[in-house]
Amino acid sequence: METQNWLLKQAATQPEKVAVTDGARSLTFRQLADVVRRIVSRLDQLYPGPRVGMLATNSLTSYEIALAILSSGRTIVWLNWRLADEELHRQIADSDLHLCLVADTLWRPTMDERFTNYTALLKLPAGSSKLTPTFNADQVASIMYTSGTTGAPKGVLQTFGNHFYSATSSALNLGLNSDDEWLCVAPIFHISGFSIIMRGLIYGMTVRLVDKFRVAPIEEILVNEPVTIMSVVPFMLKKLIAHLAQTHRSYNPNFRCMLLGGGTIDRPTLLKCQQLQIPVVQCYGMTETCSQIVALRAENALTKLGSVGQPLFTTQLKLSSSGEVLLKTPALTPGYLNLPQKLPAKMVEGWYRTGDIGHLDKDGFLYIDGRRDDMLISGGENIFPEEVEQVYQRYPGIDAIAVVGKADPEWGQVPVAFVVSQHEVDPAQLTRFGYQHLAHYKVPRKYIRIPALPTNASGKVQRFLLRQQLS
Ligand code: S0N
Ligand code: MG
Ligand code: MG
Repeated sequence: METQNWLLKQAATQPEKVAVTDGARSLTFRQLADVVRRIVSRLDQLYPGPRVGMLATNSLTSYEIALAILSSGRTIVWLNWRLADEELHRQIADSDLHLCLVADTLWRPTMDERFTNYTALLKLPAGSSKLTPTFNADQVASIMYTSGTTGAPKGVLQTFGNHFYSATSSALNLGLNSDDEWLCVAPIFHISGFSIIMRGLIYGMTVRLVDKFRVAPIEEILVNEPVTIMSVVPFMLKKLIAHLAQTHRSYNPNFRCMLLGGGTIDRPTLLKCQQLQIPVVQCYGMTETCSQIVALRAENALTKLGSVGQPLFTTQLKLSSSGEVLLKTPALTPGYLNLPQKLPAKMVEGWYRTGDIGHLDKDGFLYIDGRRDDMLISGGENIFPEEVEQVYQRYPGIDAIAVVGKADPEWGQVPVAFVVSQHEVDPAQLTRFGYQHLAHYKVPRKYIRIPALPTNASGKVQRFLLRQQLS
């Protein structure tokens, strides 16, 4: 499949439609195409290579630069700015980045010559470059890293074809209105956020960017602006409804969908949303599937409370004998960067093994019950205990460590560490050490010293026994 460059297509067919706004500044598709042509000419002066990294917040400038990278035929490597330097450097090395564009607010003078901040890019003299006329289905548009049990970075390749199938499948489920406007506060370095940008280009829809998750200003937007859809993780939804319950306001009458993904949600929260008349659409997806591949229709929200829904139009789904969710979808990544064996190892007879354990009810609605591995999710961020443990094994005086997820009313789950050491452990020191080497959300909230880790006959740590100690 080859299509016209989506930005050029929208600029040609609905030039005066607002493509993006941050509330203060808006750009039509025609204006956006012009801005992007200028940014591409600057990018070309800085670096001729095929891949550019972004360390970005959800600002309008980030949006413009991201589109310039895509429209110059390059691939965006999205970097999570919450990562510690050494985590970032592993990803940058893995993707062989020579240029990484950094939001000014995230820029630090200690960054090496591979990093360029937006101001430095945008002060280069601008010409007007020709944009790549087409996007090909097989071409890699974006790369997003996920951690894993080993802590080695795994760059998930996302093609234009993946994004296209993802966006069209979402529209076939949620419907598409000409006045749709999608609020994007989910980080654009995650597929939850970047998929909104791609839907905007494919649908010709206005994207309402929000740079930082702050409850009161977002409520203000949902009440006063013509936003119709917002993507949230459970953390965000809970904060939003707690605030709304206090202010007794209503979101604007056209608001039609709170798309909820990135972790499990509790029943009381969903019931509260019903009382407040917030139309929640639960969904299920991952970086590897370019966002949601299963979703609940709003009309089933009441009868199927707790379900993540039915497979979207282009998703095929079944469960393995052990209850693992298996998928086929054209939105599935073609693989991991530099790891040609990794995706094949996750496939069984053409089906992708998600690692999630679930069940289907008699009507074919999917419920997620847990994980095959020990991954936990904190505020929408995946955490692999083994990765955290590996870092702490380097800490002098720690003989053994096991990290497990503890239920948390705010974050969903938080990591907690069980530590074996001959000496007293100082939680403040351990936290400081963690902050140096890991994204802060991965750092254990608590350290519990125990004489030995419980293991089974083959020496594997029995994490369920540790989890039991926490409840
Ligand atoms: C929840 C968020 C917004 C919280 O961040 P906030 O409030 O901005 O924090 P800060 O002010 O920066 O920091 C305050 C302290 O909190 C710590 N902290 C920040 N985040 C976390 C966290 N996640 N867990 C634990 N602690 C956290 C900070 O470290 C700081 O403490 P100190 O000072 O000690 O450092 C933020 O975490 C956030 O944006 N989360 C969302 C991430 C996300 O979008 N995840 C989804 C990933 N999944 C997918 O993309 C696939 C599913 C999908 O596509 C999807 C998902 C949702 C909706 C729709 C879809 C779809 O399919 O379209
Ligand atoms: Mg905050
Ligand atoms: Mg740090």
